[in-house]
Amino acid sequence: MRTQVCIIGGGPSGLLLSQILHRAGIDTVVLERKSRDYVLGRIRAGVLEWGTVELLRSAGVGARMDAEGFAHDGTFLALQNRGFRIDFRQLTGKQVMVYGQTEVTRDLYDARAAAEGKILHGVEGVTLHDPDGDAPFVSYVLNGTEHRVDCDYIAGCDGFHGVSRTSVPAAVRKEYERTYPFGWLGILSQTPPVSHELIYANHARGFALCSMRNRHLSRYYIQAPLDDPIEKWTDDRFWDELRRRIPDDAAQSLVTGPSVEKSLAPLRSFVAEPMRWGRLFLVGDAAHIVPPTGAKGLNLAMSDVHYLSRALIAYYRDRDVGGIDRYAATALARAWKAIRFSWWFTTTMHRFPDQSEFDQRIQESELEYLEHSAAAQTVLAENYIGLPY
Ligand code: RFL
Ligand code: PHB
Repeated sequence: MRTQVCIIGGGPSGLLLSQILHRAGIDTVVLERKSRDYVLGRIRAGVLEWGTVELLRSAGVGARMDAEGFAHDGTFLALQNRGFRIDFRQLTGKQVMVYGQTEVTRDLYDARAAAEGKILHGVEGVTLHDPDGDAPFVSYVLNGTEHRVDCDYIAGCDGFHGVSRTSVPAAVRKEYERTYPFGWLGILSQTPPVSHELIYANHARGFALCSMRNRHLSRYYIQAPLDDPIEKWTDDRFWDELRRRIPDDAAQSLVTGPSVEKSLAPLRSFVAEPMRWGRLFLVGDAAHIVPPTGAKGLNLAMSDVHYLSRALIAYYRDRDVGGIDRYAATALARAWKAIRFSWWFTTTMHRFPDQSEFDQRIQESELEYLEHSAAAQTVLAENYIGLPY
């Protein structure tokens, strides 16, 4: 098989890239290891930056998001059960959209299916060949038979555990990493959200986040030790712990119910450089990971897709390689700013096992400063709603 751009990974970044390139007349093949149902079963991001919203609209996949998503003007932060609000709209003129990654992915699958896009599920043993040569190809096994796709370019959209990043030789690759000594225990429940906007809570017992998917579906997280067995976290224990950590008025009005999903995710900051190796581009989680505190992971994946799709379209339309040559530097410059913001917000909001009383007072002053300084709030707001592309 031959295509122009072979895309490894059918998560949000791979699907959006194939959708945008298709609309520009560029042929792609998407190779995805898992089934479509498995990909749609992963509960992940919930908050879209406005740049992501506009990108999805311009790719022709914004209709259901506009009908069913919720535009939020601000968010609440809390310190020891007392909350205050950051008004994004007043501070920056922009909002964010609450619309789950599952829904974004479903819309992209539907759009690709309507256009008869080539997405192969259940591929195994994906291997990249000669990504830095003139004639790269990708081999894979499907239903026990080996196949190959010859292509002009390879887009590595295969997430943190994919094969694309490690196809960049170790001698060329530089990785930067910080891990955090705790995880996020998340549950999804068919209950009305406790607040009309998100609540990020700093508490002596650990961080908590109240989020949502729609009027009847809530998403809550609490900071928890990574080695805690998940069976220990019965629904009742989760709700009790959440109630203790959030503002009093929210705790009193919290509606609880059985969880429909429960998982414990590790937190990590990670960047791999370069994001381009010859004819291979790394996109999204394949190149960088952020802790979820700033709601940046999916949004960063989307901005990478924006830069890469623009570069490939200029190449196929005018043989202009400028965007391709600038892709790594442009995407990394934006990614590092989101890495910084996510690290700062994580550090400010969580309880660290080795936190001294001094560290504790610094955290409290940071939040008190945020509560009363329009300048500090603007810094948070402009990062949260998303830096410009
Ligand atoms: P994905 O979504 O991991 O997709 C990669 C795809 O590649 C496939 N794959 C392979 N296919 C073929 N061959 C191989 N060898 C392969 N290896 C892997 C995988 O099966 C998969 O389908 O990466 P992508 O597209 O770059 O998208 C990134 C986002 O998924 C991620 O950044 C976000 O989910 C992060 N994230 C959040 N981001 C936000 O912007 N806002 C949020 O509110 C937010 N909340 C979150 C999050 C991530 C979380 N977890 C569990 C990691 C909350 C959580 C709890
Ligand atoms: C979510 O709704 O899953 C969510 C929202 C905000 C975050 C992280 C996750 O910062």
